[in-house]
Amino acid sequence: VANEATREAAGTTEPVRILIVDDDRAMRDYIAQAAEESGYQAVKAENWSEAVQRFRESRPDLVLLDVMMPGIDGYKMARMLKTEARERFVPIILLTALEDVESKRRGMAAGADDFLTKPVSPVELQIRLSSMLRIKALADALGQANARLAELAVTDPLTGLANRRALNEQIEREWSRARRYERPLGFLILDIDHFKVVNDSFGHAVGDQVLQRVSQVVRQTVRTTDMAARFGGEELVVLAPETGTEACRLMGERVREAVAASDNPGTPRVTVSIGVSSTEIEGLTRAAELVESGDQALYRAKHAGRNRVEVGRKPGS
Ligand code: GH3
Ligand code: MG
Ligand code: MG
Repeated sequence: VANEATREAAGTTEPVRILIVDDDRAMRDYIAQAAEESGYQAVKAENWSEAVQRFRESRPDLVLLDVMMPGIDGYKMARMLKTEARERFVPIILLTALEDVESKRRGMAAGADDFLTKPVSPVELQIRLSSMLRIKALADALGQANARLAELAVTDPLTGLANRRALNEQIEREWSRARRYERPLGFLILDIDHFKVVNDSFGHAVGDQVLQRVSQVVRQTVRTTDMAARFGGEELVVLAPETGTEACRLMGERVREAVAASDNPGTPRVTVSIGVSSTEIEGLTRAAELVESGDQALYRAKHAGRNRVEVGRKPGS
C-alpha cells in the first residue's frame, strides 16, 4: 500500500515492469510467473543484446539479472545497465547460483542493489521485489521533488520567467561562450512606462496582471533560444545568443510594438521603454558591462520620451 501511495504521489499509474534477464528459459518463465502473480508486468530477455533492447524500449522499474550468462559477465552487464539508466534509479537484483561473499562483493562494486540466491522461492522473490520497489518509489518521489525545487529556484513566481539568479548564471555562461567562439551576444532590458500610475489608478492586482501580460508578450516575441528573465520590479530582460546590436534593436522594436498592441479585459494598455546592447559594442570587458550598457540605453529611452528603443554605447562615451 505504501508502495502504491508513493507511486501515486510520484504521478505514476503505469504497471510496474520487471525485466528478467536469464539465459535459462525455465528460470525466466518461473520468475516471470512469480512476478506476474504479484501484479507486476514481466519483460523477458535471454541474452545481452536483447536485455539492452528491452531495457530501452520498456523502461523497466527493476531488473532481475542472472550473473552466469554465456558470452557476458553479469557484473559487467549490471554496470552497463546502470549507465544506460542514467539519472533514473533502476534497481538491479543479481541472481547468483552460490551464496558466496566474493560474488556479492563484485556485484556491489558493479552497482547491483540486492542479491537472490538460486533456487529462488516465489515468496522470497515477492518480498525482495516489493521491498526494493518501495525504495525505488521513494527515490523517484525524491527525484521529482528535487526537480521541482530546482525549477522553483530559477523561476520568478509572478511572471513565470527566469529569475535574477538564473539570469546571473546564464549571462556569465553565455558571455564566456560568446567570447571564446567570437560570436555575438545580445542583451535587451525593458521597463514598463509609468507603471506606478497603473498601480495607483487600478490597484496592485491589476498591476500584477499587466506585468504578467507584458512577460507573456516578451516570451512569445523572442526566440526559444533566448532567455527572458525578470530583472526586478517591472524590468524584464532578454539574453539573446548569436544576436548582434542591429538584430537586437529589431527584436526590441518587435517587443515594443507587441506590448503596445496587447491588452486584456479590465487592464489598461501600457508601453515599454527598451535599451539594447550586444558584445559587438566596443570596449566591453565583462558581462556586467553588457548589462550596464543596455541599462544606460534604457535610461536614454525614458528621457527621450518613453515607448522607444535605444541602443547602447561604448563605455565612457
Ligand atoms: P517610468 O516610466 O519612469 O518607468 O515610470 P514608472 O512609474 O514605471 O517607474 P517607477 O520606477 O517610479 O515605478 C515602478 C513601479 O513598479 C513601482 C512599483 O511599485 C511597481 N512594481 C514593481 N514591482 C511590481 C510588481 O511585482 N507588481 C506591481 N503591481 N507593481 C510593481
Ligand atoms: Mg517603469
Ligand atoms: Mg523601473
